[in-house]
Amino acid sequence: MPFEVPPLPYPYDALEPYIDKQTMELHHDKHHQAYVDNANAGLANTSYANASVEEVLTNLDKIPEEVRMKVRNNAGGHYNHTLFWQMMKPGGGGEPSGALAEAINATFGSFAQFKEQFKAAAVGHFGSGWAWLVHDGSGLKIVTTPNQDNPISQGMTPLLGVDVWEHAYYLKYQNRRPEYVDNWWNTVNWEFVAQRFSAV
Ligand code: MN3
Repeated sequence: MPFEVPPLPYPYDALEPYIDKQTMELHHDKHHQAYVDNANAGLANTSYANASVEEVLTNLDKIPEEVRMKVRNNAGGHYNHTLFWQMMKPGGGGEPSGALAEAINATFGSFAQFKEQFKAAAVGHFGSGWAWLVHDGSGLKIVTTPNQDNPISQGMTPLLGVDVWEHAYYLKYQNRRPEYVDNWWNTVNWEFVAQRFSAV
């Protein structure tokens, strides 16, 4: 089964005023669709044509070399955005609770310190890419990935991620990536992040 763009789990304007409707329309309908189309084209005549996106991204070394970079970038883009839409929700933000909150406090000192370190990673990442809260098998960690790489390809489980490609914020925030990240916190779906954490 070729990949498909999943429907956005809320209306395009639901993350206003933090993320604007036009950005969401372009980001979901155009950018995500292009990753899906290109991933499908790259995988079409390989033994991974019917594999899950997770299977593809954890076996990139087995993808034929002539399409490997195309698949890495575009299957990565599909997976990253599929997660990203779910990592946000209208009326999101606030703080995590339960085991996730305890793990964040134990690892980073406090939720405020976690946010500060995560923002520094997101703002400091040069060029296009993502900042992530991951579980690396032993505990929580903040990492960044270039382009559309996903931490799953390095054996880590992505729990929360923010897209810092300019297409994610430029219409509303122009070059002000720090302001975008500050506002993006108000969209985070902590229940979804906690679910992923509990499944590690
Ligand atoms: Mn994007």
